[in-house]
Formats: sequence, C-alpha cells, structure tokens
Amino acid sequence: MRQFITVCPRDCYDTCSLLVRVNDAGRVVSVRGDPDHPTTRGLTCPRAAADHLRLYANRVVAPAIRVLDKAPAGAREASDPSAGFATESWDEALDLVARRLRETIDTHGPEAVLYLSYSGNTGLLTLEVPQRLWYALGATQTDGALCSKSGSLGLTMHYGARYGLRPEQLADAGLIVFWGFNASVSSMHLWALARQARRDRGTPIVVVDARRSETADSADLWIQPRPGSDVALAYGLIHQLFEMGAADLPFLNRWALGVDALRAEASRWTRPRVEQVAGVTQRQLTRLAEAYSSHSPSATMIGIGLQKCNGGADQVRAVSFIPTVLGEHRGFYYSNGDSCSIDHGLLSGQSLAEKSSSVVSQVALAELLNDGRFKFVYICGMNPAATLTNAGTFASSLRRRDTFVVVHETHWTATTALADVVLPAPSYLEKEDLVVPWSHNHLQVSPQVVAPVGDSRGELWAMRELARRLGLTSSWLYDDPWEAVRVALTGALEPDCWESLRSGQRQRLRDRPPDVYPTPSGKIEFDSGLARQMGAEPLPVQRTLQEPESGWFTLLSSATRKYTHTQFQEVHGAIPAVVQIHPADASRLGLSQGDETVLLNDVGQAVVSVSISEAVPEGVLWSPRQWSGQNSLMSSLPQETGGGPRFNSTRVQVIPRRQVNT
Ligand SMILES: Nc1nc2c(c(=O)[nH]1)N[C@H]1C(S)=C(S)[C@@H](COP(=O)(O)OP(=O)(O)OC[C@H]3O[C@@H](n4cnc5c(=O)[nH]c(N)nc54)[C@H](O)[C@@H]3O)O[C@H]1N2
Ligand SMILES: Nc1nc2c(c(=O)[nH]1)N[C@H]1C(S)=C(S)[C@@H](COP(=O)(O)OP(=O)(O)OC[C@H]3O[C@@H](n4cnc5c(=O)[nH]c(N)nc54)[C@H](O)[C@@H]3O)O[C@H]1N2
Ligand SMILES: [Mo]
Repeated sequence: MRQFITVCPRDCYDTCSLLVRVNDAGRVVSVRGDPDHPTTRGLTCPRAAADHLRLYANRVVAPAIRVLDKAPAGAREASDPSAGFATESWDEALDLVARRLRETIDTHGPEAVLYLSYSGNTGLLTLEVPQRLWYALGATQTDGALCSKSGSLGLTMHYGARYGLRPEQLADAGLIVFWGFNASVSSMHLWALARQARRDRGTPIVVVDARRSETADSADLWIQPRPGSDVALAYGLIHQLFEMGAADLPFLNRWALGVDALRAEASRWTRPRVEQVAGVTQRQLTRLAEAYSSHSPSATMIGIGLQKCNGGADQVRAVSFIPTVLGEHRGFYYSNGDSCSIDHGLLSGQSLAEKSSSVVSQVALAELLNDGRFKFVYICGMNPAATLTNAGTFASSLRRRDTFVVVHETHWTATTALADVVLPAPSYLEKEDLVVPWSHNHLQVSPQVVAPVGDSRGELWAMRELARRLGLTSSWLYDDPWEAVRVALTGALEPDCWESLRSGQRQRLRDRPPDVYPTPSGKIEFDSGLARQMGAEPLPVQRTLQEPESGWFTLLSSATRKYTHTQFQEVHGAIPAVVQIHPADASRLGLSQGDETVLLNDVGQAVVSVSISEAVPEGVLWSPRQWSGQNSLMSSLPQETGGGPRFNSTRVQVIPRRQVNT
C-alpha cells in the first residue's frame, strides 16, 4: 500500500489537501482529508471520500465515435449517454476531429469554432494551458460567467479587485456573517473554522438567507430577507450603523470616496421601508445592527448564491459595504482568486496569440448555438447539457446536424450523449497538476497517483496532438507546461520557492495587501467610477421585486452535500428531482408530501416531487441543484452587470400532475 498527498481540483471554496491510498495492484482504495493542511485540517467531504469509487464508475475508457443518430429529447436511448458510439483508436478519433476542425475553419472561419470549458477540474494544466490551441486558432471563447463573475465585477467596481479576507482571519473575528452562503454544505472547511471560533472565543455566527438553510439552522441569529432584496437590507443596516454612531468616519474619510452619496442613499432605507421591501422586521434589523456594532472585527462571508439573481452584482456590492463602513479593509470574503498575481493570459495563451478571439456570453449560449453560428463545438471539463441556462434549447442545438460536437470527459454524462466524438480524459488522480485555491493561499503540486484508467489521455496531450495535425507551428503550443506555470507564477511566489514547490512542498502564495485598492482613485469608491464608465449605476440599486402572483413561485436552487454539480451521481445515485414548498402553499394547491407536480414557465418545464417544508417561506420553492431537466427552466438572459445567471430569480408555476394529465 502506498500513500500520496494530492489536492482536490474541483470548483469549490476549500481546495482540500487529500491523502490517497493506493494498493499493490495500483488501485486507489481510499481518499481522506490531510490533517496537516492548515485550512482544511483533515476533514473529508462526502464527495472526496467517494472519489476512489467515482474513479472506476461509469468512465469513458476509449475514444468513441458516433455511429447512430443522436437520440431526440426524451427518448429512452438518451438515458444511456454511451449508446450510439463505436470505440476507436486515438489516432482515428483525433484525425476525424482535426479534419472537421480544419473544414469548419476553411469554410466558416475560426469564429464558427466554439471552445467551452468550465469547472470540472480547475488545475492550471487541465483548465488553462490546453486553452492555448483555441486561442492560437482564434476560436470563439465564452466569458465564463455562469458562476461568480457578476459578484466579482461588482466588488471590482468599488475596491479595484475582489479579494477579501483569508480563512485564518476567522479565528480572530468578533462576528462571522454568512450572507447568501450555505457554508455548512458548500464550504464545510470554512464552516468548521467558523464553528471553532464560536467554540474558542464565543464568536457569534449570523446567517442571512432567504430560506432556513442547513447553515441558518445552526446560526446564533438567522435573518430572512425575501430573495433578491438584500440591497434594501444592506442599505437599511448601513443607515442604522450611521445612526448608531458605529460607522468609522475617520477611516471612511481617509480611505473612501463617495461616503456622502452612500450615506444619503442609505438614509432612504428606513426601518419600515426595509420591512416592506425585504420582509425583515424592524426588531430583526436592530438585532443585526447590534451584532455588527458590538462585535469587531466582523467577517462578512458573501456567498456566490447571493449573486445569481436579477441585480445579483448589486447585492454583493451593497453587502460588501457593511464591513467597510465599520472601518475594515476588505472585511468581506467572496473569492480570493485575484489575491495574488498570476499571469493567466500567459497560461491560456490569450496574451500570446496573434489572432484575437471573440468572446460570447456563457449564460446566453443556448440561444447563440441555436441560431447555427457555431459549426464545431469542443467541450472539456463541463457538463453543460445539465448545468447551463436554458439547457433544453442548449441540448437541442447540439443535436443540429450542422454542428459537430466533441466532448473530452472522464465520465459518460448528459453532454457526452450529445457528442459526435467522445475523448476519454484522466481524472485528477491520474495526472499531475497545480490547483490555485479560491479561499486560502496554500499551494501544492498534485502528483499522478495511479495510471490513467483505460485509454484516457490528458487535455494537454490532446491539444498538442490536434495542433500538430493542423500544422500549427507556434512554439508556445509545445512549450514545457511546467515552465509556463513557473513563469506565470513569478509574481505570486517568493523568489526561491519554485523548486521546493515542484518537489512536493506546500508553499504560500504572496498576498496582495488588504489596504490596496486598484481603483482609478486608489481609494474605495462607494460611488464607482468604473460603474459609471460601464453604464451601470455608481451605487448599487435595489431592483423592484415581482409582486406576489397566485400560482407563481420563485425557485431557488443551491449546492448539496453529496454532489459537486452533476458529479458523484455515479456513486450516490441520481440527484432527486424534488422541490420544497411551504405547507400553506401546498395546501392551497392541494398537494401532499411526495406528490408529483410540473414546474412550468416560458423557458421550459420539469416534473418534480413535492417535499412540504417550513424551511422555505410562502411563495418560494427550493430545490437541490442540478438534477436532470432542472436547467430547462432557467432563463438564459444574462445579468446586466457581469453577465451572470439569474437562477434564483426563476419564476415557475406549480401545476399538480393530475391537472396536467386531465
Ligand atoms: N440550476 C442551477 N444551475 C447551476 C447553478 C445553480 O446554482 N443552479 N450553478 C452554476 C455554477 S455555480 C456552476 S460552477 C456550474 C458548474 O457547471 P459544470 O462545470 O458543468 O459542473 P459539473 O457538473 O461539475 O461538470 C464538470 C464536468 O467535468 C468533468 N471532469 C471532472 N474532472 C475532469 C478532468 O480532469 N478532465 C475533464 N476533461 N473533465 C473532467 C466531470 O466529470 C463533469 O462532467 O453550474 C451552474 N449551474
Ligand atoms: N457540496 C458542494 N459544495 C460546493 C459545490 C457543490 O456543488 N457541492 N459547488 C461549489 C460552487 S461551484 C459554488 S458556486 C459554491 C456555491 O455555494 P454558495 O455560495 O453557498 O451558494 P449556493 O449553494 O447557491 O447557496 C447559497 C444560499 O443562498 C440563499 N439565497 C439565494 N438567493 C438569496 C438571496 O437573494 N438573498 C439571500 N440572503 N440568500 C439567498 C440560498 O437559499 C442558499 O442557501 O459552492 C461550492 N461548493
Ligand atoms: Mo460555481
């Protein structure tokens, strides 16, 4: 038995260090948290703990070329994503892919080629360096806005960069607030650090969530705004803090611009108005203001879930002002992806390419594909047929006969079912990589732990084989990838630690200081010059909320413990298609526990079963994300700021099944 230390590369707050045991036959037998990691401290989530099983379940083991037509939507064959393919050699498959790529470029130009990748494996050698081929060709890229981009841009408008506090600061916090952030599920390691602060120092934990989430359930104080009303709540709170004399005026005078404008806007949010718009009682608002004013410093942990709605960027902008008004430099956490300087343009090839590439909206992609402008689509590390907005239209556009679809995947998925060629990819346990964390700043190389399963081959290798077949000669397509990583990390690491990082030592990334604000003025800009330049409101704005309408509901969807998006269904079974509904709503609709109903809106429809629960307020549904068919309800209209999705503003009608049947 051998043991390896590696890093989970999934799109997650925690980026855990993992201990992997491999038996003498070369099979992984267990994956556990690494107790020596300063942030993740040996705790294992139910996903990593099942990675030794997922590694061998439902894998794509050889290149596969489609021989039967793609099954139409809803057909029985569509439920077996490996049906309709014949196994081929890599040479055969890559020759075909290269030929179709060349034909598309010659006939329609490189912009008719779409490269689509996302969050399956965020390692630099898996996600970024293989992009070089697509930048070299001038293929169309997406803006990657499906997850956190709207909130990131929102923070950049006021602070010049989005980075905030580090997880270790939770130990010294006087108050920890999880705002639109279901951390006990989506970030169990940050949650564990918060709980430890509560145990060690009595630090209160506040949760601001539109429903009684698992995290809200364990909070000392739970504040429940209506979905999408957090700008109102944040302004109301800021108004209270100014009124109570809790705002740090010397700090604001020294570090911020637009304080008067902020104060004037906040003063419009009186307690009765906040109650009317956000549904937060005056008593609850006072309790929240007292929690913030009497415990310092506060750590405001802003969830990615907070910004997936109409006006989502503004929700993040407004909430981030709270710790700032209290005199804290970057007293929020959202994502620390830009807390150190890494040359992503060099890694991906974007800054090396001679041709410029056009960039399209990821959220609006279904419609763009549907109009037939892309003739060749290459998908890697993403399962968009289940996770993208308007997934029904997306899937039908991949069925177009004039669109050739290649998917490089570890597993058979809803998206491979729509491919013309499927290429088998090794998972993170089968290749070397380097993963840059979202929250903490501990960096370590992940070694190859076992041989690739079946005939799977890495993204970088496939990229180069295609480049060679297309006759591309730029040397940066064939560079030593670790040398590219070394150069890209020059500003992010202490000068002499590269060698020890490469040899497996853990190193810390060099943080940018919290009191540096790369805005045009070099200060915190409440009244944002960048927002003005972009045609957005200089201060965040509360959007008008939809009036309650009989039979219509707001559908929230968020992360669950056992799955990373659509991953781990191979091990834990299918994500249940269920919605929570308030007992009063269920009784109005004549629904009982477990009843089947249809959710319907102008984007699509889906069948779900009902779970009656007081965890959701009246008029709101909650559903685990992303069971098969869920995203056929999700609008592909991007947010105005940052182009993010509006998942949590989805409106649906609930139609009892028997009404549909009759
Ligand atoms: N309804 C709803 N939909 C949502 C959201 C929501 O809140 N509600 N949230 C959105 C968010 S935040 C996100 S981040 C997206 C996530 O969207 P996706 O990135 O599509 O998420 P996954 O389902 O994890 O798909 C990743 C795929 O990569 C594959 N993979 C894993 N490792 C590797 C590897 O090493 N190489 C290759 N080639 N493939 C690999 C996995 O098998 C998996 O099929 O979903 C979005 N969709
Ligand atoms: N187990 C697990 N962990 C994960 C992932 C996973 O798939 N599984 N995915 C990872 C990824 S890619 C992401 S993006 C993160 C997402 O993790 P989070 O940032 O925690 O986001 P969500 O899971 O969407 O849930 C956020 C909470 O916001 C609440 N909410 C929704 N709208 C509003 C609103 O308008 N106001 C307020 N105050 N609350 C609101 C929801 O009820 C929900 O409880 O998790 C990461 N971690
Ligand atoms: Mo995400």
